[in-house]
Amino acid sequence: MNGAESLVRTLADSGVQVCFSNPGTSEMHFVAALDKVEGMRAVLALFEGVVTGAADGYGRMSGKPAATLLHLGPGLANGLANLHNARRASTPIVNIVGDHATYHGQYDAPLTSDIVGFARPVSSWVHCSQSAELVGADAARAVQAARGAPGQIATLILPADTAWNEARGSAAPLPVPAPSPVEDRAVERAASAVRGGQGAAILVRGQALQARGLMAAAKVAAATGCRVMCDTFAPRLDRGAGLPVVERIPYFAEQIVEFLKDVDRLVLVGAKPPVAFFAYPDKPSWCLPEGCQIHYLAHDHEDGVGALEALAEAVGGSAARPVLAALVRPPAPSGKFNAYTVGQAIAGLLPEGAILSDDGATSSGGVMAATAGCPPHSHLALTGGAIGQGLPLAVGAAVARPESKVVCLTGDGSGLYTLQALWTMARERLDVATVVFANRSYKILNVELGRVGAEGGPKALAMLDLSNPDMDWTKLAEGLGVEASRAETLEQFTAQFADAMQRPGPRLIEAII
Ligand SMILES: Cc1ncc(C[n+]2csc(CCOP(=O)(O)OP(=O)(O)O)c2C)c(N)n1
Repeated sequence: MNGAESLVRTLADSGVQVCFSNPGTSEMHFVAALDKVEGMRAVLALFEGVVTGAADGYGRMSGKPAATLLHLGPGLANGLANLHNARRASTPIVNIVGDHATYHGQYDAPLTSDIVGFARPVSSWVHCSQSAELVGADAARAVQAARGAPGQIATLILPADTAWNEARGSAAPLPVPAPSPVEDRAVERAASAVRGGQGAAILVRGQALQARGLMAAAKVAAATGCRVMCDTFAPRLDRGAGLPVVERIPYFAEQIVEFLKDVDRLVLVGAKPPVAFFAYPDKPSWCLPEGCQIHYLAHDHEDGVGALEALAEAVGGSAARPVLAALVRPPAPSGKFNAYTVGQAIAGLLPEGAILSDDGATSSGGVMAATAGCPPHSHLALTGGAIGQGLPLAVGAAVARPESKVVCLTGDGSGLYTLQALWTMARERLDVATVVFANRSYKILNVELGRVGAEGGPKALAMLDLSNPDMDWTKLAEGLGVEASRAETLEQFTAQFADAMQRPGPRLIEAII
């Protein structure tokens, strides 16, 4: 067994079952090992931003790390934006980067670069294997690091000779540390903050935004009258009929300030205090009202679900009946064809268990509003603001959850960063329906231009315009192997989306809004 086989064997034994990869010469032994070791699904992506975004989507939906396989510093660098998003999502990922053989580095061959330097800002753990004999143990440690709460990016750099030299065998999986339980004191402090309801809010993030945590938070709300909120860009929010309703913090600073104006006690569960996404002249960055008390019930490495259940008990809410969202689908929309009516059409048809991968910028608000009462589903948001996440995330979510319909919402600008994801959807026959909101514009930036106080002349406005030429997403998708259609009216969109919901497999609808 060589080092690469020892690595793949150890990963598979440690529960890493999928590798999203874009390999090069230095990773050929890893690629060869995929045929020698059973238990690792290998998924090829044609750009590293798709590799890393897919690993993020997989981790968010499965709770387990996928591996990546990237080609030296440049391959890693191409994947950095979506690793940044994944770090912001606290997604577990074993990020494997091939390198030159240990003795080759001294010659400064063309692909030589500071891989550790590229990896450090997005990784919680970085290690470069020193010999084939150590690769297995290094891989086991990488998985352990990735699975450390709340979920980390562990980058393992694999020099080519550590892959091809003889190894001693694979390494046994290491124990996965559970999230730390919160102290009673933290629960008591949070309990006294939420008692009395009025003015109190709980801001929840992480695993606690899935059914069990949401139920506990809703019981606290039912017992005390406090509000329950989540960030605008929560990594994963399970929502819909039968689940507790969570108030989503709005996007713009002044909206957040208005939204939080009555909050004087904020309890944080795996979340940070809400701040504005950007600074604007004359607008606040810090959005909590002056004097608002902040109580950390659970930090992100702690057990937020357990903490909320303890809080529910402390406030006498264990037996309380939480308020749950009713099953309400909007009526079939009519009138103008825009992001809101498209959202209503989607909400009329979204199946139970669906996953919304949302990179829809100005267009996804309508979908979010309309789908609140749909059958239960998961929403995956753009956690780090680096657009080009939605399509890759959909790939990973579909690999993690083959039984679910994934609906990818993307702007025509955002989608173009990583449209190679469509080819992977076609090759892997993933059940993803992509809706491209084709407004032929970086619309959000047209809004931001005025908000930051800049004046746009024709050159500036041309930088925010995606027409001239108009892109054709149906041709792009078909060229990458994905069935596609264009909708220019609400009736066309509804019929095409209904068809996409009925038939499995990748599909793209270009909505000309
Ligand atoms: C990696 C990265 N590059 C650039 C930006 C800046 N940016 C933010 S939104 C946006 C345009 C989004 O356009 P589109 O997806 O078409 O959505 P729309 O604004 O039209 O709703 C850009 C370029 C970013 N956030 N991330």
